[in-house]
Amino acid sequence: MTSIESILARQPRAIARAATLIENRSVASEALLQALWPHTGTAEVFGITGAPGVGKSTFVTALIRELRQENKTVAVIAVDPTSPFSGGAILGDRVRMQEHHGDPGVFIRSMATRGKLGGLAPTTLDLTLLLDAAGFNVILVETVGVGQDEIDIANMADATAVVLVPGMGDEVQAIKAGILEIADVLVINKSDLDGAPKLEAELQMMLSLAHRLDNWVPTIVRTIATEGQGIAQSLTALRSFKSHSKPKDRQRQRWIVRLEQLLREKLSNQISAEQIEEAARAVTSNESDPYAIVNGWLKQIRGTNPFEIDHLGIAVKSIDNALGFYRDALGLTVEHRETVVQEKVNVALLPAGKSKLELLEASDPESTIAKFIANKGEGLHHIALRVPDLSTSVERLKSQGARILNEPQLGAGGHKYVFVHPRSTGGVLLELIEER
Ligand SMILES: Nc1nc2c(ncn2[C@@H]2O[C@H](COP(=O)(O)OP(=O)(O)OP(=O)(O)O)[C@@H](O)[C@H]2O)c(=O)[nH]1
Ligand SMILES: [Mg+2]
Repeated sequence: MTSIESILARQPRAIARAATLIENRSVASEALLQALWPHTGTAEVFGITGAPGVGKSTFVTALIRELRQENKTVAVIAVDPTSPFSGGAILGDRVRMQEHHGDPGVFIRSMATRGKLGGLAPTTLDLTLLLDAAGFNVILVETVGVGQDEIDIANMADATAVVLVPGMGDEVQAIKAGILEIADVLVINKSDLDGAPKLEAELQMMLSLAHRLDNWVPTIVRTIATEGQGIAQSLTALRSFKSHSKPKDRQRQRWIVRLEQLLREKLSNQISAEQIEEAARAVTSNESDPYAIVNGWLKQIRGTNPFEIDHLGIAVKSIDNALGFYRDALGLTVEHRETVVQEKVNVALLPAGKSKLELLEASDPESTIAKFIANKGEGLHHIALRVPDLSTSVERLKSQGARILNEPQLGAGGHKYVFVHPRSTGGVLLELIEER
């Protein structure tokens, strides 16, 4: 079985390996996610967040049990847990852990720490795609606190519960600003402790004063996670929000955020930490301004675009005559001259920046260059474009109906090339070259 098949067959080890690739933001994870992409789109994704110790993991464990009774498969992503699931002791209730341990319908993943470039949300989203493709019906994402990462993650989820506990007092005030933005459901956990009614009253007050753009009034649910109380109601509340919100709108919003992140990530990966360090020093010491630096980076990144004009081929009657212009008058230098026997052509290469001019002269009256000149006169004969992967380009062009003139073959410089008929390219013979 390939790793893709093993993931689709929900094999825990294959999923764990893929999750590691994703967490490390390894290059391989991109191809993997691309292959899995067609299999995604069915899982329910719920976010569970709240301050440390409020009982999120206990709540999540209770939710798993509830969902297993519905015959749903469940995956959990614990983001930056202060008490990781994998430790085994965190629930203070080993029986429960064992209940889910070894259950093939449950997969639990603790995600490594913060400080990731671009935040935790992109990695979390990629993990949900993996688990979604693996066929888990419900994905629970446990995060700590209400920071930017949690807001981003909550925005990606179908619904998010913020877990609170009685006796937080002024803390409700403190988290108020962030909480409304992400809490679709407010869970008052540890309702067995004193102060649950007081907290609920405070939350009701808060909700009556604030107003959400989507007109949703967050549901308040009291729970005792350790005893499984209020769990079914919490799940119902999460699902009612999901059906209240317009899933397509939310998904589009999610992908606007994610596409921007991907772009940012790809762009910033092109610039090393050392380069940024050095640039910061140069700005601080007034040696350069930040705008010039960023523009320079953009130029550098554009330079790494895998497509590049390799050369322009110009058909001439006589290379020696043409050099009177290109070399002697214009000042270009001849890097290389040769006769390509198979094409019946003499060639002179004159570098110009990253590209070259290629002067082409017939070495035999039967040469295509001789015919070209006879038909059209001297002039631009072809444009040669370097592509990252010739066979892929050829496949794509063929499937689009472009006329390829030869199978990929080895040219004089040892590179592979094909020609594309001018009829397909807008009137110019196009040579595609793959760099060695
Ligand atoms: N009394 C009471 N204790 C609870 C309840 N739910 C969880 N606890 C306890 O609260 C403690 C913390 O629970 P966790 O589930 O680890 O909390 P958490 O929010 O996941 O904590 P972090 O992951 O460290 O942020 C544990 O000792 C739980 O047994 C509850 O409803 N009532
Ligand atoms: Mg926890």
